[in-house]
Amino acid sequence: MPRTNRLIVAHLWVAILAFGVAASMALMQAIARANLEVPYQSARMYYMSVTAHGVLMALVFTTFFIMALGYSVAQKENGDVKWPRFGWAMFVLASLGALMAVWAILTFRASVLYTFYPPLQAHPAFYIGLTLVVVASWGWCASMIASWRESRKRNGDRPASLAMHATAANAMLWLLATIGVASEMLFQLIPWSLGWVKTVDPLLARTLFWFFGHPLVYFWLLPAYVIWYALVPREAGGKLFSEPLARATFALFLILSTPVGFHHQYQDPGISAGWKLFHTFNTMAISFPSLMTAFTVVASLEVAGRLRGGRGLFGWIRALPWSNPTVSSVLLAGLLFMVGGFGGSINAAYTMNSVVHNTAWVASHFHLTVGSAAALTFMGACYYLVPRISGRALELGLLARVQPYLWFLGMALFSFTGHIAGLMGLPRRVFATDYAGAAQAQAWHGLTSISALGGLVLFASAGFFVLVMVGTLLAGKKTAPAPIEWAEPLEAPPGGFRSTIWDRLGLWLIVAVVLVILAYAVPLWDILHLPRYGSPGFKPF
Ligand code: HAS
Ligand code: CU
Repeated sequence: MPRTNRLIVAHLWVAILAFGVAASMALMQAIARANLEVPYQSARMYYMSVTAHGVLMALVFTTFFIMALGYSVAQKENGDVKWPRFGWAMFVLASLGALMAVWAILTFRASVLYTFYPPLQAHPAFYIGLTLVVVASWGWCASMIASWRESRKRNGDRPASLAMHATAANAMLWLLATIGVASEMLFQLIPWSLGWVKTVDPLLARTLFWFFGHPLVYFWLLPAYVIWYALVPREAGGKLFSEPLARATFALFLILSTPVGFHHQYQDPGISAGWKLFHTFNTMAISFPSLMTAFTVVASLEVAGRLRGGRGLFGWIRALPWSNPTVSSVLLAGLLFMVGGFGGSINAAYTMNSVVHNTAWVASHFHLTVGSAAALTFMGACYYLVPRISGRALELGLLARVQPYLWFLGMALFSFTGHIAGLMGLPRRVFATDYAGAAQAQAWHGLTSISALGGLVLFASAGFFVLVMVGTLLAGKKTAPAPIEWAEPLEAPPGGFRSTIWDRLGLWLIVAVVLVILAYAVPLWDILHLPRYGSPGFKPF
């Protein structure tokens, strides 16, 4: 196996193992929600397992998969990744960091949930470990941007491939976003958890966290969009409907992803309504590239369906290759994301946010977005990538074909009921077998039982995915590693595309920085000048 392929496979191993452990944690939570009597039910166990699930799924599985995909894109683009040895060093650093954080969580030293809001306090190993993952990811970003520049230099005025363009945009977005969490870790959480300072300012911490936390969701989404735009049209037997629209989409995400964080802090004091409104407008704007994606990707799928002989208004949908797990993952992820994205627009409106904030609605929203649009796409992409990169034929193909459908069914049961229960007031992140005697507990119970059933189906789906991956990587028949094949555009200008304004990511990064300064400079200044009391740390579980 070529050296770079080993690097990619190493990242995939960590991603798959993290996913497997996180899925078993979710099973425990599902059973707890169904109110079944199991011996390990306790608040301490519940908060540990929710933290492990969130951190391993949302931060470890995603980041390692995204790095693997990025290296695959760069390798395809330029024949090899930039600086493979450096890539290995970053991999070791990120794995070490992840291990430190997971150790702290599994030993009950970091039950602070994946958002690690102070004044909940974790062991320093948790914060330092996650910081190491972020630092390592900066190395990956440098490698991606260098690969993108190399491709542009080689091609003269031709742009880099769409996948490379998108990956570089995502790396720039991530560099900008992580300034927030790195400052929170270095100036607040790490010194505080080490006991060097006694108190912490939760509002400042939350603000820095969400400076990072919202673009984080696009850091998850953009790699899924790479698969949707650059891979699936071809896998489905068609072409990409519009390449320029696709390039514009990724540039728009780079511009608009960060200055929106206050839509997670509508209910926080200390930030004035005017600044929240500014972030609301930006949030509405950032939905636009996803609406463009819905248009372009569905149009590309229609092209595929018609080329496969589909007729009539909807006949092309049936003609799509629903038994190809890479394609069906994306189709089903897209269907779930239609609901999740619609819910996101509800979250983004201040008044409606005050109905759903901190309820089960929010957890349901993000299981349709990061848990479906991103995670299900990543699984579908693994069925395509792993055999090509590892040089081993896919094992247990039947399980791979069933797995996306189980995920879809499980997520639908879990999330649709969760949205309704949220509207009925069911809080998120609350452990209580009878919800402390809340009057609505009886009404919630029916819904949470269906939701728990969804959790069981999801667990089966996750198990299938892990079995297929481990089976393939360890026991798949040896074949030669094969190249990835990107989709052709439906209409390519003769002589190929020329770079346009949307390819100038450096320019869009500057625009993004200006927007971030506009959106954050004054409110951060205000927060820093509020009277500060600070809070000591709490470790209730
Ligand atoms: Fe969100 C909370 C607003 C998108 C993730 N979000 C969260 C949290 C997470 C998360 C993790 O404004 C919880 C954080 C926490 O723990 O507290 N979100 C939005 C908006 C969007 C959005 C406006 N979110 C995402 C994505 C995520 C994600 C993407 C992860 C990947 N979200 C919010 C707000 C909150 C929030 C508030 C705070 C709530 C609170 O009070 O705490 C938009 O970007 C959504 C735009 C998307 C669309 C959908 C387009 C549809 C497409 C599908 C095409 C179909 C296909 C299939 C391809 C408008 C692209 C075709 C199939 C065939 C068969 C033909
Ligand atoms: Cu957000």
